[in-house]
Amino acid sequence: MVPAWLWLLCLSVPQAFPEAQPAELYVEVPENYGGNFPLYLAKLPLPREEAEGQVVLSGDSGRAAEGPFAVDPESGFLLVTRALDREEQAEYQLQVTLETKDGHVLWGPQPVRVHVKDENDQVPCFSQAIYRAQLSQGTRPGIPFFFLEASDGDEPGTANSDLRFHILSQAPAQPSPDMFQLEPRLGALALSPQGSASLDRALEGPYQLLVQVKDMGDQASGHQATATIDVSVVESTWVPLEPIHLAENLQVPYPHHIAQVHWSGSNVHYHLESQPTGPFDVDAEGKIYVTSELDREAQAEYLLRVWAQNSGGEDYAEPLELQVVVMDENDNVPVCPPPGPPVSIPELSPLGTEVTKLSAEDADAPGSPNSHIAYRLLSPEPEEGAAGTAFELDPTSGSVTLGTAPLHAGQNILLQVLAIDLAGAEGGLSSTCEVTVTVSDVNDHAPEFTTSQIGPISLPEDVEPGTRVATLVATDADLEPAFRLMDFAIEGGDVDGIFGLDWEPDSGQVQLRLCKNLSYEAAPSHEVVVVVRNVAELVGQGPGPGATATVTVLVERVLPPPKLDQDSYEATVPVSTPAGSLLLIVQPADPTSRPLRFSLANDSEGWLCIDKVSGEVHTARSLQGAQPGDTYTVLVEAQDADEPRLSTSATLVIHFLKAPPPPALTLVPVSSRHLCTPRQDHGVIVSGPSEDPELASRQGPYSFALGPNPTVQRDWRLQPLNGSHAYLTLALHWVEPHEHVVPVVVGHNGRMWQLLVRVIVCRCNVEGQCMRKVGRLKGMPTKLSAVGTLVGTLVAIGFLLILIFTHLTLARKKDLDQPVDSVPLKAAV
Ligand SMILES: *[C@@H]1O[C@H](CO)[C@@H](O)[C@H](O)[C@H]1NC(C)=O
Ligand SMILES: *[C@@H]1O[C@H](CO)[C@@H](O)[C@H](O)[C@H]1NC(C)=O
Ligand SMILES: CC(=O)N[C@H]1CO[C@H](CO)[C@@H](O)[C@@H]1O
Repeated sequence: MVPAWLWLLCLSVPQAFPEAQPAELYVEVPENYGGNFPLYLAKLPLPREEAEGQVVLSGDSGRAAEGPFAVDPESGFLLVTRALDREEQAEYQLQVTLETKDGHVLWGPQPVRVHVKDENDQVPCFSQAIYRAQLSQGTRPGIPFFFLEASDGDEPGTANSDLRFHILSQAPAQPSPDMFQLEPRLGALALSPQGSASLDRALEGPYQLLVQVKDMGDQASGHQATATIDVSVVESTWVPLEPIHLAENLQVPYPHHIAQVHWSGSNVHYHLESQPTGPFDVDAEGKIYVTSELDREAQAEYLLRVWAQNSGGEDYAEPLELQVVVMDENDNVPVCPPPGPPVSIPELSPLGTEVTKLSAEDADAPGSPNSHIAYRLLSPEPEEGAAGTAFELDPTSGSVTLGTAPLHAGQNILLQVLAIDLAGAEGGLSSTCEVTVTVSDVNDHAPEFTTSQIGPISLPEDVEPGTRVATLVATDADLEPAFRLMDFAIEGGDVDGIFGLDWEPDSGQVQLRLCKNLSYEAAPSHEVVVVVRNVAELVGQGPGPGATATVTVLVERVLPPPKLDQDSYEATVPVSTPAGSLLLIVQPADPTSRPLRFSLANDSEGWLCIDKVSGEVHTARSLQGAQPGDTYTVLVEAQDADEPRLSTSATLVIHFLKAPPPPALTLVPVSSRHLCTPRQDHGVIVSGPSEDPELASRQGPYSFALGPNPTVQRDWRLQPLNGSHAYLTLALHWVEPHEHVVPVVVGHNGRMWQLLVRVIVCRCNVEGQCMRKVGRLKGMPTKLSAVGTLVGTLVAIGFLLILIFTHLTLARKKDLDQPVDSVPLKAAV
């Protein structure tokens, strides 16, 4: 930027120097000129052709007062009329113009500067005739403690005003004549090294110094002046200071005066520095102030250094040191440690286990009560009625340990601990520190079954392997999933490996399954003991009784239903079939199967009967009412003898036929037997098997029944002896002695025939035997004539036959003890 003065200069130049104006004329005039006057100074460059004009001299800016100057109109010289004093006016600014009488400017203005050249006509002068200075002991040599002042009226910057100071004399000149030194140009008075050394030894003085000031610089000539300096030497008050103790946070008006330093010499300025930088200051009188509150926690100590300096900033002596100690106030709250992650403590940890150790920080002075922290547990508070506390806190160390009250897995506990300084005393500052404690799970719970007894469960013998028998549920009170994993095993009751277990690893359910076929015969029941254990190792007590469960399984017997050898049975019988005739035998299909019990379900006519063990079906009575060609159906039921619920049935269809013609009695066996009457223990054996090879070859039992004749039925009794023989005895006590022909109906495999058994009844002798052979047969008993036509006919035929057989017997003279013959009947079933 162009400075403002330069602008002014540029603008003023054209005005000061109008066009075609000559340059300024510079003229020097010696000061105090001692020659004749007027003194011609310089010839003005006036134009010759304008001679009729009048030269006008004026002062600055056209002022008329030209002072001691004039222009000689003849010669055109500028002249001065008297001696000039530079100290009065050092320069004159003049203007010269050539004007007509009426004031018209013909030439000019010509500026002329007249400089008065200095002459050393001024004497230097001290500001005072007598100076007084105070010098402190301990001032270092060469450090000015006093400055002389002198002035010279001559032109500054020239030798005429170039002043030099000198000590002319020192009184007393003891202990050294050169106690002081004076810097010639500046007039700075200082102790000389000798002076300093002497003053350190003893307090001297006062001294009077005569000093001179002279111009013309270092030249020998020049004007001079003198003055006196009275220097009094005083004892040093620059003494070390005691440390200062200052309370922090001090509530006083600031700046607050805390100490005082004093440099006893004159011309002193104090300078203070603080290490580290602090709010301290020193004033011109050496009073040290603290300018604001201090904070011990920011800075506990300061080292202040105060210098005593002269006006040139030079140190008179070594600085004084002042230690400022900031005294602590309990202004800091204990600070809790930063919240960390929750502290994890395994459950069942023993009493005294350290949970955490709180260490709150207090910024107040270490080692003082202000930073002495005591701890107090605020929460959790001991529960009402609890045996002990869950946590215990050491008030001094801040260590939190486990107490007697048990912790439970999964608990999240917020510990609140009060940290108080002043060792917990009244008035201490406090903070509440918080620590979260999580109780981690420990595998201290064994899994247990929800039910220890399951069943009894009935399973049929034939359930397929793989069938689920039961589902057992176990629970584990632990929280950690890994501690809830269970392992199941069959511990007992399954030596044959019939059962197996299936489970999902992370479910508490186990399926008891069948692995093999059940067998009622092998084991009608099972008591399977299942045990559950943790996969992870168990801590603490072992598993309790709930770790086992017993599953009772009852095996249901499965029996095949009975099966008969035929799906349905049929028999064809003549309507004349007598009671007791064997019709057929109902039999199991497998002869080795378990025994059956037979019955007839709906024999509404009561014609039939069945042997419940053997299955033989007989006519129960005569088939009265049955019409030939009819059929009669009954249901035969067969039950398992041991398991009555197992049964089967089959129909039995009876086809009725016309009554067959009476059996041919001609086929009477030839043999006859003897029995005596009254009745003895004897009887006659009747043999079923016939001599007819067709009949004899048949298998199975024979059935025997007396013929339908009522007299026969009254007089005789026929008892089965074994499968093929029967025993015929007298039914009445007395039977008329003669030869009886007893019709016996033999049934075999659905076929029937009739035997005529001849029995000769005689009187018993004393030995119970026949008295003698029966003689002649007598006539037919008259009683028989009363019987029905059919019976009568049969008896008549029988009588004829008896006669024939008797005749034959007698003719052959055969032995009476011969076995009875059997004659098959043509009326086969
Ligand atoms: C189990 O029983 C089934 C039918 O009841 C049978 O087929 C199978 O062979 C039996 N298995 C064994 C191993 O006995
Ligand atoms: C007995 O029961 C069978 C089968 O139900 C039937 O066919 C028959 O007619 C019944 N017999 C009588 C005499 O009711
Ligand atoms: C099969 C059987 O034991 N038959 C006998 C039945 O009784 C008669 C008479 O005692 C014997 O002769 C049979 O042998």
